[in-house]
Amino acid sequence: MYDLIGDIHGHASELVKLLAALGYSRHKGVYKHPERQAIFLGDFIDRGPQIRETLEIVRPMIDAGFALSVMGNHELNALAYHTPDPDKPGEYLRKHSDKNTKQ
Ligand SMILES: [Mn+2]
Repeated sequence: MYDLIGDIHGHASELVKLLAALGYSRHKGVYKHPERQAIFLGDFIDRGPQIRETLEIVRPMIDAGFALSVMGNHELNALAYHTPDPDKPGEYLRKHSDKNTKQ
């Protein structure tokens, strides 16, 4: 059985509360459930107050096999923002506009 969790958007404190409510507990810094696995549906970043903390909760769960994840459009945008455009030297796959840079 799986718990599907999407659109955390940097809200690590709420994620911790949700995991606890679903029966996950923290062992050696990693949240795990005795019977179930979490599937994160992407959009970990952008907007929220605790983006790094969110990733520090989610990534160890995945690495330890207690969770799976798919990428959200916000992660895709972040990767494209940091990936040079092979066809346009000096540019990136996602434009470095003021809006994108702020995000
Ligand atoms: Mn979203």
